Amino acid sequence: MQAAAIILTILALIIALSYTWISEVITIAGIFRPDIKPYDGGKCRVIKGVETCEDILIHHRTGHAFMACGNATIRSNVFYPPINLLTNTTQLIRETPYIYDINNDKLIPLELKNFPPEEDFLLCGMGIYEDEKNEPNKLYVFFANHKKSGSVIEIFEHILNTNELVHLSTVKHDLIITPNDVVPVSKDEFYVTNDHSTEFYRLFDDIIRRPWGNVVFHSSITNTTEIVADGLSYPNGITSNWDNSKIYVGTSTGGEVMIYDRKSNNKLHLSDRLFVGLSVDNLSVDEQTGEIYCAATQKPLAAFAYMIDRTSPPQPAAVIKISNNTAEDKFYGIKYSHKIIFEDNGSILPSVSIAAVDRQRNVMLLGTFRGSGIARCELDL
Ligand SMILES: *[C@@H]1O[C@H](CO)[C@@H](O)[C@H](O)[C@H]1NC(C)=O
Ligand SMILES: CC(=O)N[C@H]1CO[C@H](CO)[C@@H](O)[C@@H]1O
Repeated sequence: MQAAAIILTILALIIALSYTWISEVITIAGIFRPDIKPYDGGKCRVIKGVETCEDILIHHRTGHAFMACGNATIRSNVFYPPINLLTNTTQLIRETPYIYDINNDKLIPLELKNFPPEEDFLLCGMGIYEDEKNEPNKLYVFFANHKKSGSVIEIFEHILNTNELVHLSTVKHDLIITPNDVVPVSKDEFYVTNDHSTEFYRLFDDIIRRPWGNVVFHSSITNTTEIVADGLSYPNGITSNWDNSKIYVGTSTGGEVMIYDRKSNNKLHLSDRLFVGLSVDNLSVDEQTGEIYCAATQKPLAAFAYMIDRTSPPQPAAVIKISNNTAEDKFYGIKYSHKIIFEDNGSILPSVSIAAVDRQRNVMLLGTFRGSGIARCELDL
């Protein structure tokens, strides 16, 4: 075992030794970044009653935020593939997604209907599809489900203003290995990020920052599943713009946001990559302005520490806003600009993993992958 570890380390060093790689690592890892202060702007409050809501998607018409929440104890002690916690537990794991009703400041647990009682339901990323014209009362809700028997994508139907999720189907495929986040583009088609190539080399992948993650497209109409973007360093959040013509992917160890154009055959064409210099987590798009909000971590080494020691201190957070560049350098082809709009050392929420915004209601919701509660902030912080 020790010999293997030594060989892996040497290999990692050999692969690692290139100048840009090292300077990027130093930037993303935040080694020289000063300590982050606690946020004290007074425009955030914590809403208790939920745990580990890693992903949040706001349905703007109703003001309902759909949240993939879970159980902090299970995720830190029992079983959770996204942080490499793989055990032989036989415990049935059932987590509960929630709606946070922004207008009424209320949490509503969602009940699963028609879902096999013997199956695990362990959440990570989620996505929502809506066909408002033809099915005005219905949403399709997609979840990455990390079952003990292997990870899958679950598709549910939700009738607006009910508290139910009715299970429609499970998509299991050899190419869907370590699904992190999912973005549906119709009720039968989605893109999913595989954050790593296999479960077992996860930590190794992260440390040497190898680009072994990918994006997979699945269609239940044509029954195809294929890799449409490859060579990504820990692709994490994935989302799309309003008409699903663009797909955005954040990379945690790459420190980048990749911007793809979606082709008519569903393949992705990389049109831009924006190095934001922070470890990017989940993404969300402001539906009115098209701006992209990224939850990012200032000290990703703290995330690695957490993979090894679940009692390590929380990661300080940042929210980055990416806008169309309006400054002078846009004439040199720099299409996007980015800035940090929120920073906190973990005093509000530990380890923020998602920032979802609702401009109509001037609200930004923050979720965390460890710890309890969500934060509700004013958007004009
Ligand atoms: C954030 O910083 C404040 C003030 O420096 C400190 O009291 C607090 O413990 C820090 N919180 C975390 C989670 O590190
Ligand atoms: C939806 C999504 O991308 N979830 C990720 C959010 O960030 C946490 C922390 O890095 C990941 O573990 C989740 O998988």
